[in-house]
Amino acid sequence: MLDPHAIAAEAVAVLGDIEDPAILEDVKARYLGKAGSLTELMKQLGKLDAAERPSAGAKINEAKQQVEAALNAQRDKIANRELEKKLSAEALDVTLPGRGLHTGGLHPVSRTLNRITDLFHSIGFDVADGPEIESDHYNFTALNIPANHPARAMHDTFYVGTNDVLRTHTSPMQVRYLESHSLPVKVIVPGRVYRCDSDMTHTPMFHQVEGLWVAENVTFAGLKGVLVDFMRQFFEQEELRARFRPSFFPFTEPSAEMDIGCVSCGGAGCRVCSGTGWLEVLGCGMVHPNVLEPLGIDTEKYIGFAFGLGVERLAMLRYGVNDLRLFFENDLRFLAQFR
Ligand code: 2U9
Repeated sequence: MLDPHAIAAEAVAVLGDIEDPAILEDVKARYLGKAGSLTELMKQLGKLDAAERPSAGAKINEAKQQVEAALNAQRDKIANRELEKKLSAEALDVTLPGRGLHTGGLHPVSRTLNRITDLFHSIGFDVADGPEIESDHYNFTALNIPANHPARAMHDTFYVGTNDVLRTHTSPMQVRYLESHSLPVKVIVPGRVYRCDSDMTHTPMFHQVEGLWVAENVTFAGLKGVLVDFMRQFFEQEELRARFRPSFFPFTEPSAEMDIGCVSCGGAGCRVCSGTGWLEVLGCGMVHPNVLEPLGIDTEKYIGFAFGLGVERLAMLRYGVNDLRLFFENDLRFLAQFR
């Protein structure tokens, strides 16, 4: 009879090289199956002497256990190798950069509006807002704009019915503020305003910030100080130059327009300042007594200054935008630059 241990040793050697589970099962059948070589040895036990049978049987069983152990070990090995392969094929590289979240951002006009508001708030100005549909009275009459003034003409103003308008400036809210607060008042009013105007440099809706300070000791020098300081902070230029030119507004007397040294060329002259070295940035003045007196304010005791500026204009200058219409087209290629 063949030596069962020699058969087992051969089987263990063969099994150790197998990678394919199907071949593994074939090899198992070759040794342990119905016609397998160790099974055949079992069948031949009957031909042996009764005295030899127990020890021969025990040897065959040992050999079968060795083959089974080798079989199980190889099965585990193949399964582990498959698992390794699968894990490395499906592996996540957590060190790769992410795809990025597309977060939104504030519109450049909103950013500019917030910046202006924060700067005035930081020096004690209250911030107020009010209706965009205003009565003729608050938008014009209360601001010393007489019935025949050109600002009332249909081509400048959007009328809502016969008596109301889309406010053409945020000044009417300042009149309301004076009516509802006791003096002194120190307030800015940011917001949308509307004018029936549309070309390269005008849009029918734009944003303004207007300011008003009414107290006992307000001066034109104080007005200049607040505005020069504001512009220097806004454009982050400590040495920014400024000048005030006489002007006219129905609601202020005297009135002035403020220019600053061109923030694009520093004053040398460029396209932004049309070669002048100066940029007109706002209008201002001392509040006209005709505005204060109808509100019951004693103009012998109280005096006020006011100013108004266009937010889109300051946004264009701060961000170097050369076309006003870009703010209103909502092209993401433009807007995404302000995130
Ligand atoms: C009250 C009294 C006075 C507000 C003022 C200006 C000068 C001014 C323009 C700047 C550019 C409008 O956006 S713009 O076109 N504004 O020049 N506004 S003084 O004066 C007031 C406001 C309210 C009760």
